[in-house]
Amino acid sequence: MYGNAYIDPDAKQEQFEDDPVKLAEFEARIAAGEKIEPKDWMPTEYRKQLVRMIEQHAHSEIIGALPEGTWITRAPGFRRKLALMAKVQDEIGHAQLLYSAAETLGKSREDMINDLISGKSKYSNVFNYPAFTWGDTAVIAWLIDAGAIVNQVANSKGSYGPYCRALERICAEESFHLKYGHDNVVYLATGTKIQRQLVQEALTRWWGPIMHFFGPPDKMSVHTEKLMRWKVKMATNDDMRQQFLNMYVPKIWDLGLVLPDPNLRKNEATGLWEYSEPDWDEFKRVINGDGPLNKERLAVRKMAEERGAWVREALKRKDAQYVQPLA
Ligand code: FAQ
Repeated sequence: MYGNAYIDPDAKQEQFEDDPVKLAEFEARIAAGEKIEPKDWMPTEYRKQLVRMIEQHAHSEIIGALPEGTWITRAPGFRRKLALMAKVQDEIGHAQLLYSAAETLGKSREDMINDLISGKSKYSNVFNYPAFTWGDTAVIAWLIDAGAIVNQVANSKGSYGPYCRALERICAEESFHLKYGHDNVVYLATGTKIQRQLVQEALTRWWGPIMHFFGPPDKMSVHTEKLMRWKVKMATNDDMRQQFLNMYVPKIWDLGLVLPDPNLRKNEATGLWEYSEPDWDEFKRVINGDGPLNKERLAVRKMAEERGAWVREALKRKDAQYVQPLA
């Protein structure tokens, strides 16, 4: 066991599920901009959606540490190694914060980890791709973190207190990651011909997954409408993608880097970016378990889980001595 005992959210809330008065009160609180806290009444569907989303987010942080984590031993130089180690530690810390926020809704950490390892729960598409070179880690730290910030700054203004508070703290740390990633990309893009090529190739590899990162186009999105009504999600997938393009494409072009989409341009009349649709079939395959590294990523998590079992066992022992007196 990891922490809170599992409470079946359906069993606990069912009696109120169709209570129109409670629902109206709840929706009025949301409309007034109030935060919903764990002990407050909430519709079963709100609870379920939050668990789904926060849990997926927590899994993304923990799996997201893997592509960059494999580069700690190979980082070029001591300064980069220290920064990368700190970043990877931060991502794991984010997972801890998010698992705790999801636990307040009644699902135990053990169940969440089991659902991750069994492939039942999703996590972000991007972390199923390999980081072949140091250039890949630079692109991840700059642009994936940038995408995560666009999403999380918006959602930190949402309605569920524990998730919003976790997101505020996470965003503060992610903004350091973004600076580290930007510095890394600038260094490579203004370096030797080989360094420039390294980061350009990485950018070309990651562009499709980054476009996928914000989720399917609004017309294909399943959950957006409901989540926005309840202020769990504060912007649509397409709005977040547009915001990201608007903030980062000019910066990428300023560095003389090329994006692998000949149709990418800002339509000055509408203020919106036009682009070629990324391959949404590939996105579906990746998020449903059939991406380049899905099996490897889950195998590593499973191994970590099995190897850490003795620590959890030891912590459960009532007679455990946590503090060794100094001799
Ligand atoms: N990857 O109806 P929608 C990070 C699924 S943290 C995988 O539009 P929704 C930090 C979706 O779950 C990154 N699956 O869904 C870091 C649903 O499937 P389901 C994670 C995706 O919820 C940086 C189906 O498609 N951030 O990067 C993705 O309204 C660097 C239909 O989609 C969060 O999780 C995807 N990209 O909108 C760490 C933020 N997109 O569950 C290390 C919180 C969609 O019905 C290094 N989450 N799907 O089976 C959200 O804001 C939302 O859940 C969205 C998706 C926007 C991701």
